[in-house]
Amino acid sequence: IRDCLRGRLDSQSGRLILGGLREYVNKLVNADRILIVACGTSWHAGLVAEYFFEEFCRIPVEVEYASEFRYRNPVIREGDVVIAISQSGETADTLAAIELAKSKGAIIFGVCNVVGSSIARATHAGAYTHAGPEIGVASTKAFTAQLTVLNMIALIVAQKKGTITEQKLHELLTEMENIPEKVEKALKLNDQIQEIAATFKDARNFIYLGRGYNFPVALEGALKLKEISYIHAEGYPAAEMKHGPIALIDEEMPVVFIATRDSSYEKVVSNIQEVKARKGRVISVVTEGDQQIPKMSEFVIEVPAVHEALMPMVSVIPLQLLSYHIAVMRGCNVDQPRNLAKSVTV
Ligand code: F1P
Repeated sequence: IRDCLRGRLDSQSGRLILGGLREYVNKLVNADRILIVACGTSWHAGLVAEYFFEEFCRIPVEVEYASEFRYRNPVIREGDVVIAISQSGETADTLAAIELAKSKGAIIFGVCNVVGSSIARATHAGAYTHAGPEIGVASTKAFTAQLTVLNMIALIVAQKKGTITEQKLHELLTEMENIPEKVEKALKLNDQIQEIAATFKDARNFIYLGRGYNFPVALEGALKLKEISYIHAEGYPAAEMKHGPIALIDEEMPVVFIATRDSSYEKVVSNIQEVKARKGRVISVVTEGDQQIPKMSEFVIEVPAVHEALMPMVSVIPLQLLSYHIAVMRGCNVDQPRNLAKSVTV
């Protein structure tokens, strides 16, 4: 990562991950706007990237479902750069969105897992995630890999634009280097999460709530549960709860809060109070050592402390495990969920 950031895109790691950017990186640096198009889990990775690019690169970002973008008449101006994200590299909606944006003169970057895939070939430049094949249909490790690559691209752009201080860059890089260890620690939560899954395996609905960088994680947690266990689940920004979903909360509703220590912590505390006042069953993902939220929760999952902008790579792990165990307990085939295809090519 450090090699890449020092502009050594020719180094071994630089070539592997970001070599494809070399000629086009300045298009991103000078972009007036970044449009991200993707579907499903990849779209959630795009939402995290929106927060990250806007915070550190100060470039406006819009994230769109490729399946909507392709069927409308989007405004694309000179100076816009499109980033298409896809695990399989074959998703028909994403491919069509790329072709549409290209026909309007946009420069397209791809973030794909599969080398030589249709999306990789259709883009002007891009970066491979090299996460290996997803064994199951539902995307999991691809999400973490997409975030890693998108963060790396954003940090390179931020450094070139001068929108990040050396100190902040150093802090984020050090955190990035520690992510694998923290993800491994999060994976060790497996047994504890299995017990939580046993309590909620017969639930008919779930709500997932998070704010800031953890909002897309709430969406992803809900999507994973829907995809592999067929339980209805909704993900919302925690502050949106009062604008509707709060009506769903009663003593039977499990509400998963992604409530790690960050700048919106106090606000999340009030959201938890609102759920508790309606007797919702609170399951919280918190930062190790947190004192306040565990006291308010029926179940607590502790993840290692991470800079808030990088937390999604860690906070998503317990949610993936929760979906996995609930699905297994319900007798669902987690690798081949009904109605889902590995790559949605129609
Ligand atoms: C997008 C996606 C996945 C989802 C499922 C269906 O695929 O929606 O996120 O888990 O497999 O396809 P991709 O464009 O990232 O390959």
